[in-house]
Amino acid sequence: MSGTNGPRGQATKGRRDRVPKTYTRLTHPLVRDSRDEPFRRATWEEALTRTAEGLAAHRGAFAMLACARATNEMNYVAQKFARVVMGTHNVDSCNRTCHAPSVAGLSAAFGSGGGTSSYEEVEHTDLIVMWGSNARFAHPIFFQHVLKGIHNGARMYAVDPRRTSTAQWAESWLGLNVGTDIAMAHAIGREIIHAGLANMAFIERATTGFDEYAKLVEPWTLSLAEKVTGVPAEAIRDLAHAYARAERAQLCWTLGITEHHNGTDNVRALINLSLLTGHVGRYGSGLQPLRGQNNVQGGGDMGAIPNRLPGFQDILDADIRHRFEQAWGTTLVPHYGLNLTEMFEGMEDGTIRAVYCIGENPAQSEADSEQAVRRLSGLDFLVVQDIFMTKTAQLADVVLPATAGWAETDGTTTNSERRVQRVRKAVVPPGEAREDVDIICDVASRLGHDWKYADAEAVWNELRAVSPLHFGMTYDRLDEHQGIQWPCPDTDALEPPYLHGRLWDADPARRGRLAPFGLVQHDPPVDVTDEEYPLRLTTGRRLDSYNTGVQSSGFASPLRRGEYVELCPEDARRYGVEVDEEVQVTSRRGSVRAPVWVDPGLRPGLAFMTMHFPDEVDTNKLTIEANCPIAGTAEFKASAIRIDKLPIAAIR
Ligand SMILES: Nc1nc2c(c(=O)[nH]1)N[C@H]1C(S)=C(S)[C@@H](COP(=O)(O)OP(=O)(O)OC[C@H]3O[C@@H](n4cnc5c(=O)[nH]c(N)nc54)[C@H](O)[C@@H]3O)O[C@H]1N2
Ligand SMILES: Nc1nc2c(c(=O)[nH]1)N[C@H]1C(S)=C(S)[C@@H](COP(=O)(O)OP(=O)(O)OC[C@H]3O[C@@H](n4cnc5c(=O)[nH]c(N)nc54)[C@H](O)[C@@H]3O)O[C@H]1N2
Ligand SMILES: [Mo]
Repeated sequence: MSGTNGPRGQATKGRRDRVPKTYTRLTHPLVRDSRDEPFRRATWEEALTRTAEGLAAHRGAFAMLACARATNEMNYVAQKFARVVMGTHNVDSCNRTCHAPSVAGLSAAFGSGGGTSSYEEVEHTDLIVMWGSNARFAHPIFFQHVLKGIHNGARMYAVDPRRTSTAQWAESWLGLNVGTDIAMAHAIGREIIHAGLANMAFIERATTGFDEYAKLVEPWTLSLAEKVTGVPAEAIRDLAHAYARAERAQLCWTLGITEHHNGTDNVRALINLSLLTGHVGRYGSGLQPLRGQNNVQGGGDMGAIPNRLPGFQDILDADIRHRFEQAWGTTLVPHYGLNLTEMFEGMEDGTIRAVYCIGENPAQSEADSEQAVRRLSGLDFLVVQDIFMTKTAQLADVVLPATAGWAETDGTTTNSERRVQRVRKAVVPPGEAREDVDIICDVASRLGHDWKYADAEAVWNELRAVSPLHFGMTYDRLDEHQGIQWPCPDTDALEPPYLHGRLWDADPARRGRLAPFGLVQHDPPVDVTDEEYPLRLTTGRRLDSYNTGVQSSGFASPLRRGEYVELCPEDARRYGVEVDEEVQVTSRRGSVRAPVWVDPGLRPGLAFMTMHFPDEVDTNKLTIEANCPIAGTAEFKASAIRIDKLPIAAIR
């Protein structure tokens, strides 16, 4: 064992060492003439020219992935590159794999995709519902606000198949079966209506479709919901009454809701509960889809998504398109581009032949990763711009070393309460690494587009001029207010910290568009459990590691214990397996070996793995690429697996 990255502690004593792969920073450009050759070091001049040539040869079959960890300025320039230089809206990011359903669901209900509340409101609310969110591990900063809320007297409920570290702080944990959230939400809705707790004044004033909704949820009695979700009727009733009776309530959700084949429907089922009770558009009451990456909110706001121009403006609107055409001196195609999921399908059918991948590692983060690797390997041209030599970069023709958006670059990022904040260059980047924006501009200039930005602020000011959401946020004001939430249309005023206050306006004219109830149906996971694959596998995160591990595997941590397949004590006994014993884990798509961990927070029939150690255990070989048809997000949270003991000879 290296002594730095190895697992520590009593529980892991005596087991075979599994030292996670460590990554070192990219320090100079790399190129190769064919995929069979190793990479060789190249000058920036050669690498940029090859990139430009490779992309120019595939103008009609191009897709771009932008980085949700890099700055707004970088995302703005990246999407402009796709649209202006390559003439396509095929630009997307890992927003697709996490909160695209939240954006789609919130947009359908309220016309805009942002979370409705600010962080501080969770400190001044009466009820906090953490639904499919392990914020204690995945959003520890937000969770500090939650803890302050609890300290101030708020009650907290957790709805999660696992009794997570977050759920341990809750007054009540509703441990539902994976993929039964709509059943649970509908039963809560029905109970609120039947108990006479619906906020009829708000419903009449601000919503549409209530009668249809009431009819839709009518069959979802508490006892039917108990059968489907596995949660006692009394606990569901208790949450329904607590939510409806609370003066103010925050409903927070994350991937337990979105990473399903019907993620957008799940989101709409939760939004319905806020419409039913009026828990939206007021200070302390709202909806918080906690975004995953430091700047995944900003990436989308900057237009690094295939259906929106910067400022979340619809490509299909001719006036909006025209304004951008004027600003950028170009013509824009009048239809949406391909999202990440469709790009990968396009690699299969030949519509996508070249990819410019900036700060994403889809070779390990996509569901059914063997399929993803095969598709990436089949491209005619792949350029990867990253800070580490990722598995995706290893498949590329050209690798460009970037500076990190965090601490090595000036710019801004936008967090999940829609707050834009400045980030600053504080450390010297390694070797010849260059800023993402400068690299993209250099490729653009080789393809005939000379964009001159003196600094990050110049990019930001160009964005402000085309995005009313951001117009009022000068760099000076961002400093003065320590970050500003969008919308901020005026340079001399600030908007309230929450969205959709207009829904409460007494004047119907100012109330604007009403919020429709979402008429969605319960629909269980695609990958069914049966005799051959009897266990439900759900995947997610731990506190000590980050996503595909590229950025978190390179440091020592006494917390990190590598990958495990986690089972409840009963299942471990049933299969006759022990902590640390290596087993074969198999789904309908692939098979991996992993050691066992026993977690009493799981229920019988449920297994858990992370996505953090794909070089040692590639969990995404197991997951299913069943996508939400509206948002394109895969059902990472529900696969069917079996575990097999290894033959004695296979155990070291
Ligand atoms: N430490 C750490 N923090 C991170 C990350 C990281 O890798 N490490 N990644 C960041 C990113 S990109 C994101 S998107 C966020 C994600 O943040 P979270 O969404 O909080 O993280 P997950 O662990 O993926 O999933 C959350 C919970 O969903 C539950 N769940 C699974 N299936 C279901 C279901 O059917 N219904 C319900 N109600 N719940 C279910 C799981 O048990 C899990 O506890 O975290 C961000 N923060
Ligand atoms: N099984 C399973 N799979 C999942 C999920 C799950 O819950 N379960 N969750 C999904 C989710 S929510 C997400 S968000 C995805 C994440 O999927 P990815 O975004 O593909 O994975 P990351 O490991 O976050 O990769 C980020 C990359 O960005 C690079 N990077 C960081 N900063 C910069 C920068 O400033 N510039 C450049 N150029 N590069 C930079 C890092 O080196 C790293 O290679 O995974 C998805 N996959
Ligand atoms: Mo994410």
